[in-house]
Amino acid sequence: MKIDSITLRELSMPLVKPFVTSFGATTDRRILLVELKAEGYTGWGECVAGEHPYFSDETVDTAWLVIMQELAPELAAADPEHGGKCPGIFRQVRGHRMAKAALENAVWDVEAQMKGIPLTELLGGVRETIACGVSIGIQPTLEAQLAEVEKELAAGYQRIKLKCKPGWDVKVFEAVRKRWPDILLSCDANSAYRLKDADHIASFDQFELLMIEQPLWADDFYFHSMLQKRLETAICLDESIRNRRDALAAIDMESCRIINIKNGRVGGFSEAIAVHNVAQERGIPVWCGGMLETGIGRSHNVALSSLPNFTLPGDVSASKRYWTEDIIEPAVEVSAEGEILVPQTPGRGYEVRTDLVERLTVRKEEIRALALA
Ligand code: OSB
Ligand code: MG
Repeated sequence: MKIDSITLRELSMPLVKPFVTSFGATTDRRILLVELKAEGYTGWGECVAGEHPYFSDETVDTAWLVIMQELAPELAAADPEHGGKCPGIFRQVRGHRMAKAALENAVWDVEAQMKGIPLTELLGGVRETIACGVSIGIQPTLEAQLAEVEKELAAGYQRIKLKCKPGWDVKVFEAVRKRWPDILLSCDANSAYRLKDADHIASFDQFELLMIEQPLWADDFYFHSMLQKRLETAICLDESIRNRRDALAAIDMESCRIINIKNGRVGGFSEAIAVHNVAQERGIPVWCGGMLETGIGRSHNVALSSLPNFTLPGDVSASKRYWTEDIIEPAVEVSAEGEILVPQTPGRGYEVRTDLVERLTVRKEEIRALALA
């Protein structure tokens, strides 16, 4: 495809309510969007880097710099035939996977439109609906935590994930399990524990959690493997899995029995599919994680979740849980059965509300392919 322009924008968007994890609270999101024009079509990508380098070492500002100085000029000069060419185009740049994903996913978006097929089909998806769970942040009180669980179950969500940390774990699981003995329940520590906590983490077994997500260091497989031997509950890795090789290593070392795939964390759709495939070959289920995305990232997550090995409910939930007004139309909605319909129209299947995007934009920079020639 012949690329005409790549526009990078930062939007300022307040969350409906603060989202609290073991690394702190997020109240306002700085959203980084890529708008890629090629062949008369417009593709969009969302960079899921955070405001601070807490979840990963990338931030909104590092991604902006690397996209403008390195990645976008390379991409605009390469005129890729399809999204799968992007990792090769970006190969000289080490890391910065969230920055790469924002561009690569915009290319897949344009490609699906050019071919007149839904993004799900281009990615190899097979599902017409996806199963949805929710990630519930740490609440100020136990009562508030229970009220959140109650609200999300009433909305139809099929799996509840509780953010946890030392001091906010057993008492919460106990209270939730007492009221809801049979729901699919999991937890996510975002690396808040250490190996010395192994006995304490093993005590979570009594709550029959579906999984314990990323209990230990964000860059570790070895100690997770030691911990997994001491648990009945499955470990799920999120932060640790950066690519297909990591997935392979983690599976072979038995560091986890489930993998969370986030296309930003692994560098875009190509690598997300590669992680999906290697897990599928080895009988390891995957699910799609979330990064408090707007509708653009969310629509890409919906399409990704339609691949065959996404057999567990993901963290892909309704727009309204995070935004008073989402930047896509229609907003992502979840049925009373806890499902999202995978769009079957060409491209991402949701329109971008460009007027709203423009109003929320606080910073904008464009590169034109001609200027680079
Ligand atoms: O670890 O899965 C995580 C949000 C920001 C950073 C990391 C994580 C999360 C979530 C939220 O759990 C998932 C969502 O977008 O709903
Ligand atoms: Mg996680």
